[in-house]
Amino acid sequence: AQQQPTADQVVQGKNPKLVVLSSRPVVMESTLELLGSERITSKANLFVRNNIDLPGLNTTEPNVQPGWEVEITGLVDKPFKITVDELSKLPQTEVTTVLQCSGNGRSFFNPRPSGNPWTYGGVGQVTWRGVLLKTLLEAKGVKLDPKARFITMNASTQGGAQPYEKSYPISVMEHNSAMLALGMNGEPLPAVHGGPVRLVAAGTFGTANVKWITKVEFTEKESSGNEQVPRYRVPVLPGWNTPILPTQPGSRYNYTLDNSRSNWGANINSFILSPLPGSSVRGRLVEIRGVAWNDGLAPIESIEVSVDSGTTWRKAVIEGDHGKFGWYRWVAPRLLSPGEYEAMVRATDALGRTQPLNGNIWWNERGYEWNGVMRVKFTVT
Ligand code: MSS
Repeated sequence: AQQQPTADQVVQGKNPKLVVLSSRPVVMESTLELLGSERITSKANLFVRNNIDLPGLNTTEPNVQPGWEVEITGLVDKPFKITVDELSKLPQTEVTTVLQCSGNGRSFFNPRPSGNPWTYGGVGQVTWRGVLLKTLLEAKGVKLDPKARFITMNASTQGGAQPYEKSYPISVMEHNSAMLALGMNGEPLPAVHGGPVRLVAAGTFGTANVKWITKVEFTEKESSGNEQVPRYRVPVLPGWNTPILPTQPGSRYNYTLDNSRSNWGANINSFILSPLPGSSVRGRLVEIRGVAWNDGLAPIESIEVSVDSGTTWRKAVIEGDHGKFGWYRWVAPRLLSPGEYEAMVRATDALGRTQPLNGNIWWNERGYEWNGVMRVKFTVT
């Protein structure tokens, strides 16, 4: 069998414990253990998802290019270009967000959709620093045409890379602190995570957080490029308020811009980070710990934990949050005698949004947006 190279061999500076799902383009996931070991996910432990690699950027070192230009164009009164150096002199904002691939959890769908077999590690919590798009337009005295409904972004094609184009609704400027990020966790943005500059929209799935951004275009329509449709979408019924239209597991779906939606806001989710699956822990006091997050539009109000496979549930204690777009850390202390247990966790927010016990209810052909309740078997000795 062919041996996958380790994460540090694929991307300089990554923790070798990350799991390489593909080395070209680079796709690697973190682990529950690593996610539980730090409050803010370090650049060494953060997952990577490239659709298109840019040559020479497979490193966590910064990509120092003060002259790199981002073009702001489309439905604006005065299109302009701005360099990374100029951006760094404008007022900076910091926001802590959960960055998660919309394919995270894909391998739990049954039958398993094609695509990278993510388990739980396509997620992390990081602090970004950059210039809000709103601030940038204000600073430049640029006005939006009222016809503008989407932000359509393009990544660099340097070294002959294929284009990567994604759209967001323009509301991300108001609700998701959309920014051109130049920094991550107090350092310049690592090259592999989009340095020198990427788009970050708090509370959204990773897909449209375009790395190595060169163009932000205000448009009337959503991009019709391949990365927008059919990729990165889930079925919906137009005009009907189901978050995802359940489809027959295993069936095909003919994705159009109308009968599906892009992976916009992150759906509510929660993970158990301790005990780890299959581990043995000392009783009787066992602290079950983990994280929960959503799109940041409403606070998470309740995190319930079961240790008997869902027969009974009790509220966990929310220990702290990292702002509305970060994750909530929670702990559920339990007195457990020696034996076998199965822990489960389910978060609910103030809008009543919660997680399905059976995540497969939202089976979709491309395996996006899994948020089924997590189950962890462990032994108490
Ligand atoms: N950008 C670019 N330029 N390219 C690519 O490929 N991808 C996506 C984002 N951005 C891309 C971009 C995805 S899809 C994701 S997740 C993200 O990114 C990730 O990030 P990191 O930093 O971690 O790598 Mo799924 O939904």
